[in-house]
Amino acid sequence: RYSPTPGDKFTFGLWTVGWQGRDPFGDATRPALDPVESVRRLADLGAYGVTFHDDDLIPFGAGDSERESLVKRFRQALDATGMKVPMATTNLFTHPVFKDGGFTANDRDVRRFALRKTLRNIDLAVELGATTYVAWGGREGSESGGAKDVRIALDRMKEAFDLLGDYVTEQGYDLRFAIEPKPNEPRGDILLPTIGHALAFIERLERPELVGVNPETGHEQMAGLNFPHGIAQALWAGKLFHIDLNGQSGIKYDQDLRFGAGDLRQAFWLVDLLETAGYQGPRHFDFKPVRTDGFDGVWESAAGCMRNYLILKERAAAFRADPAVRQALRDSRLHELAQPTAEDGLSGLLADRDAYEDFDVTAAAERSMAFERLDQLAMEHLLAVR
Ligand code: GLT
Ligand code: MN
Ligand code: MN
Ligand code: MN
Repeated sequence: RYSPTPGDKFTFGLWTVGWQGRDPFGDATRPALDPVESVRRLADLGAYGVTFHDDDLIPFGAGDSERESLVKRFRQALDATGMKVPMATTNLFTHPVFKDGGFTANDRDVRRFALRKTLRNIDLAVELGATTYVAWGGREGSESGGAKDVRIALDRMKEAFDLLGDYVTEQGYDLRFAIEPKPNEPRGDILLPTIGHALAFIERLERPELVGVNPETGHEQMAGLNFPHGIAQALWAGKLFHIDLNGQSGIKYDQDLRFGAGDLRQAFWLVDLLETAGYQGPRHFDFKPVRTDGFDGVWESAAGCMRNYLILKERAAAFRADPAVRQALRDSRLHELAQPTAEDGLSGLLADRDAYEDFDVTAAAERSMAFERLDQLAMEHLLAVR
């Protein structure tokens, strides 16, 4: 019970279990982890696959022969364990050259380097079987108003995604891009700060069909937003290409807690949404095992992410199956929300006296929505007392 299998499609970034605990105030508290070891341990825990930044696998600046042998070892570990690589991404934030961004750095030569670094890793991503390429623009932004002309920077951001789209199209790659929004940290203000900003940006691209979003739980919650609502809108737009699951407690620094920690109620509604909406993509965890712990805590928290997802999946299914919940949903008139408002068209609406002239406003205002009962039932299923 609650034991993950590859069929659950749980994936982890190499940088998650591999995080050494460096933060703005303290040095690493754990030694480096060999990606091959991460692949093996995660496979043992029941994961489906791993994801990586170019620099997680091949140290920045490594020569061609080192690169080749590192990729070979990694591929052997994948083959030996059956682990998949559904997604990859580029590190455009660690090296000081990216201090003012990658695709939107003011320095043109830095932007050209960022694009070449990305194109190079796209080739490797495709070789390893990835079909999604994430772009988190952590350094795309500013700390002060004059430092970035945001409208021009968005032109450069569009130029970058248009070029990337041209590249995968010319190469005939089966690869789509997923933009990962974040409001701040490490920059004071980051471009494309929320799901909504990213969705609006995508529609301005030359090949919008190639680009979707990779929202992260904590990033939306850092902006005070409701994560399940944002995910629902991404699904509605057909743009949920990938997802980063973790935990966050309110508006503060990016906590990257294991999935289920932080806002547990939003985690419940999120799993309910993903499972009932038929989301088919990987359930990808992007979290940081707390730096107070050794490797015991690393593997404990990786297992915990998957276990918590499966527990919440069971709790959400129990909620949906409960006859009392079905009645409460009817009492709250969710079925009525599902009906078109004017299937009789504009002329029917205008001719309908019940819609206006004879509408009993007072009676309608007095009808209870009965949401408290519905929410208490959800709470009791979440707490496993029903
Ligand atoms: C980085 C960031 C994450 C992104 C990763 C993709 S790297 O750790 O904090 O949210 O998903 O670049
Ligand atoms: Mn992330
Ligand atoms: Mn985060
Ligand atoms: Mn992060």
